Amino acid sequence: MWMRGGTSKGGYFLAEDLPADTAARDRFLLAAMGSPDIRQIDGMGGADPLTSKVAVVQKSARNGVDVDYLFLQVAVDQPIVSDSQNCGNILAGVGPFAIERGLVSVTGEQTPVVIYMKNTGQTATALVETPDGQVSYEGTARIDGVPGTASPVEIIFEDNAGATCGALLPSGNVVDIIDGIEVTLIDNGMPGVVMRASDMGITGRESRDELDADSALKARIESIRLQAGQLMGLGDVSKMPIPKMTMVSPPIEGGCISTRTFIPHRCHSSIGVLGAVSVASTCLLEGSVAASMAVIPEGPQKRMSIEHPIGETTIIARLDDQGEVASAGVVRTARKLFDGTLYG
Ligand code: NQM
Repeated sequence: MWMRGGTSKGGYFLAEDLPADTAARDRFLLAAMGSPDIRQIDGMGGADPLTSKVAVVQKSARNGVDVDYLFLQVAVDQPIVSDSQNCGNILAGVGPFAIERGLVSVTGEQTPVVIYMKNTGQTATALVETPDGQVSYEGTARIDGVPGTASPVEIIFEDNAGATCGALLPSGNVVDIIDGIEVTLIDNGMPGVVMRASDMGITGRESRDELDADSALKARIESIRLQAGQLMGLGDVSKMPIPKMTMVSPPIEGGCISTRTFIPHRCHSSIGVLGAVSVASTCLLEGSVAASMAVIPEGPQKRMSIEHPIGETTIIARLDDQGEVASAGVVRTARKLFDGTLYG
């Protein structure tokens, strides 16, 4: 099934429909997407990392969990299929897909789907609108980066800290210095390197296209990323889509912070869901590179608007007694686009 999940798009597969052998699976997915090729002309991919994504879903054997979800990033211009990152946007389609395929039964007007995210070993709960006993895609929720409105899929993440790197602050420091730039290395569901836009010589108001055309900036970002990968315990990240690289500046539209994110070699048209959770967590960390410029709402439940090139993503962060993010909620939408046979 082809679906839009949040601001991403990709193929959703039942695990049993894909080759069990990883190399054979990856060969199939590369051919299905049309990679490697910057236009992905011979496949379904949309010539953008955000539209070259795969969800592999199966009924879960875990207690209290409905389905297991493995996210795979199919590179556009390289023959690489990576399971090293999770994706909170594609996650938005997993609940509807699981119900459509009969892996989860509808329980009422709204059906909670508990999803084990195999990439990070964490669970998330997605609330899917199911009036009349089936998934409803039409509704009034709007997210920046997607035209029109659709049914909301609310997703709640718990205990994301150190999902990939083992610790919220994988280097053990709130601030590290790489190539003379102060950075905060963080993992609250998505490993990220947060830097001040001004330190990187940009205003933080540039468009995605402007930043994508700045090869000198990209080279500096990549140098920092490769060193950050080592400090975060990820090893050689030259062929990995993590860590994500976010440059922050004071909010422009009345939000919490403004961001420009590389994922990692192209600028994101907006920001990833878990990427936004990690940035929101950085804003809440005393002494981080984002803390002094972030505008933080009062109270233990904080609606944090993370501004990005085409709008904002609101993360609802609930803090525990230590002031750390205990859970994070986000509203996404999803849409079924096509259901059929795909030729690899
Ligand atoms: O951070 C893009 C996206 C993502 C990932 C990326 C995502 C997340 O927008 O949870 O959603 O960072 O590669 O789909």
